[in-house]
Amino acid sequence: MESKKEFFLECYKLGIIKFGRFTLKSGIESPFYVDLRPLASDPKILKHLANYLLDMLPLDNFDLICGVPYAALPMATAMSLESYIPLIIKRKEAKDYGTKKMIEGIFTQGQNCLLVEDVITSGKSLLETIPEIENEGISVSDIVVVLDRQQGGKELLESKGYRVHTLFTISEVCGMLKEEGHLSNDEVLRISDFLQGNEVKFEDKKRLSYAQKLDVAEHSVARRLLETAIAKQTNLIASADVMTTAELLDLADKVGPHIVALKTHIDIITDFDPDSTILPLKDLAAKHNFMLMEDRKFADIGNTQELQFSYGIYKISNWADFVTSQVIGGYDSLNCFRNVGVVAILGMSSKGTLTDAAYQAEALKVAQSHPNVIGGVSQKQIPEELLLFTPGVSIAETGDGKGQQYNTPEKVFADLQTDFIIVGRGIYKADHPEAAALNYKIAGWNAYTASL
Ligand code: 5BU
Repeated sequence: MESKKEFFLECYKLGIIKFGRFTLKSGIESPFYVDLRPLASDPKILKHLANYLLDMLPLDNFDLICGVPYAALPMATAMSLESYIPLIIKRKEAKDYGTKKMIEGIFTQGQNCLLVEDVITSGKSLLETIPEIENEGISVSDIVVVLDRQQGGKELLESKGYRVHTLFTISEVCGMLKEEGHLSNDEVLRISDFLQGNEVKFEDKKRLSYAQKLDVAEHSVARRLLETAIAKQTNLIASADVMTTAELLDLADKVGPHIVALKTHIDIITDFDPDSTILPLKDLAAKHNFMLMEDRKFADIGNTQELQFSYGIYKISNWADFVTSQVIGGYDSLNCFRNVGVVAILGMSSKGTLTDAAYQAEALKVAQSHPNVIGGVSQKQIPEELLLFTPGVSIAETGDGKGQQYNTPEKVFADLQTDFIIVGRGIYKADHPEAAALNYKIAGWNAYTASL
């Protein structure tokens, strides 16, 4: 067999340890995260692991082997196959029908069982598991553990009279990873600090400023948005969900000085007319230097989207600077949005939205790879190369009784590191929309500077 270090590095490649900043179940922040389940997906590694574990043990002592569910089940099975020591299975919960047994398999009272565990932290869960085996008349003298997180578990179990054999400790693992250049000195120090029970300080990664984003932005629409935000000191997009041309133009003229863009749902305007709606709207956009964002949320195949975008009565491609689109039609469905920026809908703000984590992850991949996409709508942080647009913003932070969920500007800048806040009713339904827009402009800009 290869050396223990070589073996560990093979295991590490499967992604079993991650370094960074993780919040544990207890709420404590940890500088590393361990999950050994991937080991079972590589048969060669699992077999080697079984042999490494068996090599450390006084095998004559054991009549049975049992893994703590679930991560250690395949490990215990592999050890049984390699050693011919019979396997028993401990249930996680007793069956609620039939025998109500906790242990499955063939065993007799008085037999001694080797307990296998993947990771030991405080040892408390093992201390709960052991009596469930002992209650069946089986004794437990030894526990074998793949990775000791060195947080007191081994000592706790040894103080109760159990022998604990560990293949790797977290310090040993960090040492090997440092030698191989996978961990920096700082990270190793932070981990040893954490293991000594000190609360570790994570440097809060600073968000990028608009100027820094402008340095790297390639899309002309993203650049203009950032330039406008800097010039006008605003990150506010007013959502003009009004139903007549007169209201739309009146609102645009009033809030224009305070916004970076005006967001429209052009299909709710009842008296839409290209000449009397769009031409004056474009004039106001030029007068107050704001961009036009049509929140069309395209969601069809590329060909249909192309028709919806350029034809029909709205001819969105003639006037919108950027549009929103679902990415549900796939990468190619976004090809038709040439010359405009696309804001991809990754996650929605409404209660019960179907944009779950798996959908968002896939949608994000499309957004990140498509050259027409400048950013996304999401209620979560997204990679900083995309601009983040956040609707569902209100200073009052209450719902609307129709499923909308609101956050304050402070919250979306602090928690999501958003780039642009989108405010609808908070502005157009206010008694004085201009004053309300100014309020949101100031709140949004202060929240942005505070998050830098
Ligand atoms: P409100 O009045 O501030 O709730 O309006 C929010 C606007 O943003 C409205 O036009 C919605 O259609 C739009 N919106 C949203 O609220 N939530 C989302 O997830 C998306 C768009 Br995508």
